[in-house]
Amino acid sequence: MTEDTLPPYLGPQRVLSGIQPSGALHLGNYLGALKKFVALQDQGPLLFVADLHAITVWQEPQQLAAQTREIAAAYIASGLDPMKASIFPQSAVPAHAELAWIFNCVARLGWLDRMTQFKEKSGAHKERASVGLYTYPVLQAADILIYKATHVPVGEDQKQHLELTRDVAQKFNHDFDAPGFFPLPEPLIAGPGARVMSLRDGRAKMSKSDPSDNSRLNLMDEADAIVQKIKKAKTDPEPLPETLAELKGRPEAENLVGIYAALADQSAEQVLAQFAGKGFGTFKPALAEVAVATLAPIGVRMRALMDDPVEIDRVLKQGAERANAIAEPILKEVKAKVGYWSARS
Ligand code: AQP
Repeated sequence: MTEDTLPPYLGPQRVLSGIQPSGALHLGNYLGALKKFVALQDQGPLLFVADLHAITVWQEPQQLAAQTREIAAAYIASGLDPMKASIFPQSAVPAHAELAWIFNCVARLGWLDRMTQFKEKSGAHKERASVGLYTYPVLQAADILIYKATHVPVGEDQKQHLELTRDVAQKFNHDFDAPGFFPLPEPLIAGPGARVMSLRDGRAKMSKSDPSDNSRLNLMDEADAIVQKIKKAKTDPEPLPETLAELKGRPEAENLVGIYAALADQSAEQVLAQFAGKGFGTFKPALAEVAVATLAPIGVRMRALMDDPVEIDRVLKQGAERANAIAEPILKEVKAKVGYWSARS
């Protein structure tokens, strides 16, 4: 299954995903998420800006609204049409948080204890992490299930959270005697851009929070910066091999080949067929060319969009209206199943 050929499914399909307004977007966010959203836009995806998730780590209140507009600009600059995709801030749809509370009472501590992202993000001092960071995957389950979404395009790092969403859906359906009420959503992860690694360390994920800006290509980087970062990217002295198997144990080389493949819409095998026997002195300029060709126009469009915050706000408001219209009746049904007095008809 690839992201643009959805599997046969008997119920109504609904595609949903989100990105946190927690810093500058990078190539990993583009290849792992944004590019997939564009491929799926004829499905009318619900795409939120995850501002509730963002505050699980400190965000400057004066900057959060601007960061939210920046993610909306990235959605549109990547090729999403707001007439097809509903783009909205998560906090503008209160049902996400309300369902998350109910799911906090469905999910089990043991499930959350297994989440590797919490362990990575909380670091050595987990007792100082916010409670929100710990229950983040429960909110993510609510984000998806409040729309009964069936397909969730995400990067590889979100796989475990999607499994937890399926567990929450299954337990809710069982506990409240509601078979099939929530669908078990499918992650759409396949493809060479599913796990883009740091340009400085082929074993670490490319990430917004990496202190080294040279570790990532930002969507807003100018062409010169993209070329320089690729030139400085860590590599090894060997030429590129003929087969994928020979790339094993060479994480930086494997990453750069994967990035080229994802940007050029080729398989890694096709990239190796073209560059086998060539060194990085030849490969890096070719990679820089495809990276600039994709990213530089997105950066230009983002800057232009961010000069028009009124238009971005219009898109976000319209998206929130559509999202609320879907979420509110589902939340009402959930409350009735739980037995709340407030849901009596
Ligand atoms: N390196 C990556 N490769 C492929 N996909 C990636 N994604 C993130 N990094 C990579 C995908 O981008 C989407 C949005 O991610 P997010 O902003 O909601 O959260 P994140 O995964 O925490 O992103 P970062 O950049 O790694 O942020 P920090 O540094 O704050 O942790 C998701 O679909 C994600 O899979």
